Amino acid sequence: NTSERELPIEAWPPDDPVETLQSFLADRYGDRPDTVQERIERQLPALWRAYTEVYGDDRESVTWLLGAVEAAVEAFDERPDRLRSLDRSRADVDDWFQDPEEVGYMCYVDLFAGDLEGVREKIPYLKELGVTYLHLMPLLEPREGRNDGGYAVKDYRSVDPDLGTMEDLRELAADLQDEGIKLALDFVMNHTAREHEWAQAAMDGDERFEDFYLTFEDRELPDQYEQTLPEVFPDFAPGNFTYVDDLEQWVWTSFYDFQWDLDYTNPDVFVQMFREMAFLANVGTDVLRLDAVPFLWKELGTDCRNLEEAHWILRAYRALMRIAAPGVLFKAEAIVAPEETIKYLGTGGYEGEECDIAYNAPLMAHLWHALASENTRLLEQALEELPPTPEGASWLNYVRCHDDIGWGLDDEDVRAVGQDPTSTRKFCSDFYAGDHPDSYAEGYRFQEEPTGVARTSGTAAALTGLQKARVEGDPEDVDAAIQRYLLMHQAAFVMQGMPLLYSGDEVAQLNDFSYLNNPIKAEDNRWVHRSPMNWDAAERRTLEGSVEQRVFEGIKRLSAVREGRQALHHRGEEIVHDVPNDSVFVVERAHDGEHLLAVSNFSGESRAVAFEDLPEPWDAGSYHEIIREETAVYPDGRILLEPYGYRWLEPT
Ligand code: OTU
Repeated sequence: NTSERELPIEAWPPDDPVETLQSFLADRYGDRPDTVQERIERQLPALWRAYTEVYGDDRESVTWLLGAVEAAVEAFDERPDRLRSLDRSRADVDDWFQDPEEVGYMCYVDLFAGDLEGVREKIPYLKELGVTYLHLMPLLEPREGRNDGGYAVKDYRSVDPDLGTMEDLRELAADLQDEGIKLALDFVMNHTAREHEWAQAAMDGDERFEDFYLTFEDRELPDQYEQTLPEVFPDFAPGNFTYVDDLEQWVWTSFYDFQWDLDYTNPDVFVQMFREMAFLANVGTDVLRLDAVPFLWKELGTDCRNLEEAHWILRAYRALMRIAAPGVLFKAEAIVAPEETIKYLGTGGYEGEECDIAYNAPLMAHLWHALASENTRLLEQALEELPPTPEGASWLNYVRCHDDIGWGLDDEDVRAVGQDPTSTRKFCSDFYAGDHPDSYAEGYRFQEEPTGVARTSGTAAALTGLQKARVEGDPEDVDAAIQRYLLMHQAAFVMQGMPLLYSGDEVAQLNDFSYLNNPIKAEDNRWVHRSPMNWDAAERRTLEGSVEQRVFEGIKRLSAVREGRQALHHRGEEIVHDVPNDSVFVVERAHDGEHLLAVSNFSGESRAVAFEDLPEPWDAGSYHEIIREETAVYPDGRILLEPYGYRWLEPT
């Protein structure tokens, strides 16, 4: 417990605090035979800057900072040899996640394979699909009963006993590494479960731990905060505060009432959470998925999201992690407005100092909008407005994930294409809930607002109409729906970033209603698209002509064509070409002298793209169509696209 310690430097503040700390740390760690001192020296300026922006530079704060460095050194010391050599090998090429061959897959351990041992047995299946990156959804010990799909962690240092043990997880991480698959694990950093020992200690009257959470004696401050605070789950967790009898206080709970937000104004929390994070890093995860990062900092009169301090905290952690485990990457889970999302990748002079990867929720939401409206203008507008990704950072592009789809469109973008923001969002909400006359979708409304705007739940198959077409059985509808389904996936595979598949989507799993019979899940319809993997259906991926086979092969083909295709390297360019037709989306990727043109049709009718509307060198010549592996010639100067059709062209 650092709080009782004294700063071991007498005269504070000195003239040059970073210099003073550097020489203090050099005395302390300089004699070590390893590289830790070098790393500290390199990281200290960034760490100092970020940390003191949040916590200040008085004696007490700096004592905590030294505690954090100590924690990083301890984590370094505890880091297994295998991981240390991984760190070394990544030191020179730490941009593996930007390579075109990287393909991600995310799944729940229990739903996908029963337990950790089961996941190991499925490695060949993942490899068959070309997967090189595996995000295992929350698997640490959760609270009992309702636990928000594991996002209410009781103990950051043990695995959910239903899934296995910490040792199983270590072994799985090593096996995955041997197979060339990187592992990503969640680090739920905004809140703990109320059953976590810190929260329990707080309820037992331990003041140190009471200070770990944001507690209030009465409603005065909570009421003031609520004036400007949005709600995440208004339907089943209204408000942002929960009265806790055992504390006789209100506790800040942004999400469910059993998820207590941590108080990051307290440096003790900052240091302790670093210890938990580093522990997970040392288990062998390659990527830490930092959950709900926009919520880390709160300030009266704001929406308490995306505040500058949240960014500084992430930067401080980044520097500390580079001391302890430099091979480990940070992935930001920030599902917020497009211009806020990109900031988590380190912008505005902090390139390379924040997160390495972030969910590309803006792309995802706009793709779904384009599909429903059969119009790609808003998608193009949003892409044009989004600043380029900072060097060294990358998007994670996806069609579906475990969460609802929030219609996170930028109001100005929507107005720029002549539409009204609320009606556009309402259109998406209605369309995907099947409440629109032209809709083929069978999704559900999640957390509807009074305006009728709602977020959307449902599997990709349900939302693209593949579910409906299958059940109704008209082969033509099935064909169209498969096209639509693959159209969405090819977009995630061609855009700048790493594609991420949501488990079950590779065989077009349908909505699943078994959650309704489970009292701890029933109220939360996100479970409709979190179903147990249907391995019988997956078996049909080899059955010629089955829906599973067509979808699986379609997706597998996308990952196969990415391999070694330099034009798709993240560092390459992404240029959206403006063409007259509103249903067509044309994107050029280029890198290292290689070019690729992806042309896609978001409409249910045939469309054409004329070469005269495209810049050099795209003219009516002959191309290599790489998805179908055929030579494509366009004698009449137009690329004809069938409904929902797409072509990836390379100059021959
Ligand atoms: C995340 O999502 C997880 O992905 C969810 O599954 C969890 O329920 C939640 O955190 C709490 O741990 O609001 O609707 O900007 O959008 O953190 C999902 C970030 C969510 C939030 C995001 C959150």
